[in-house]
Amino acid sequence: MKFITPNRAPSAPSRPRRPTAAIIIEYVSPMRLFPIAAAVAALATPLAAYGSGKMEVLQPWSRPAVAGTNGVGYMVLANHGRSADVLQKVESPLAARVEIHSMSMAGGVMSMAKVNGVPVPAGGEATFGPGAYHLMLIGLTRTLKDGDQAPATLTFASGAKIKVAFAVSAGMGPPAMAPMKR
Ligand SMILES: [Cu+2]
Repeated sequence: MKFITPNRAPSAPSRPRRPTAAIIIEYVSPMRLFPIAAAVAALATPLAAYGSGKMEVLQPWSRPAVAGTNGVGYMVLANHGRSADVLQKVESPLAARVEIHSMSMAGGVMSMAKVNGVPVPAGGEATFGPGAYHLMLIGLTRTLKDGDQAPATLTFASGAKIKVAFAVSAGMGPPAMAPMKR
């Protein structure tokens, strides 16, 4: 895995609160070295939101990655409930295991670390994205191509389980950036 120069954060009309000044680190997948033949990617993937009662998972997306390497998972967790919750576990049938990572910059060096959970405050959000919290799909059992869907199950401290599908996008953000109903 290799990280390259910071890019501008993707504009997100539906999410004006996202800090656009944040440094975005682009994950470079070996897939990019090959032409992506599957033009099925041209089929637009609708924006996705998944929920289970009070917790909502917005725009889960991933990047192309080759089988045997690690994939990523990005999303926003929105807690509409009155009590805080914590994302504690993620599983995917497409990965040997899924880890929750944080990323930080120290002395000009980006580093990531496994965390045991990500808190989502009552009425608040937790953002997973390039340069921030992210999921690592360790040991992909198959190649993820632009346009694919990578299923996963999120488990929270409250016991809530939410099934999501990460939309694989070769772009700098979720597959579509149209305004979304909240
Ligand atoms: Cu990581």
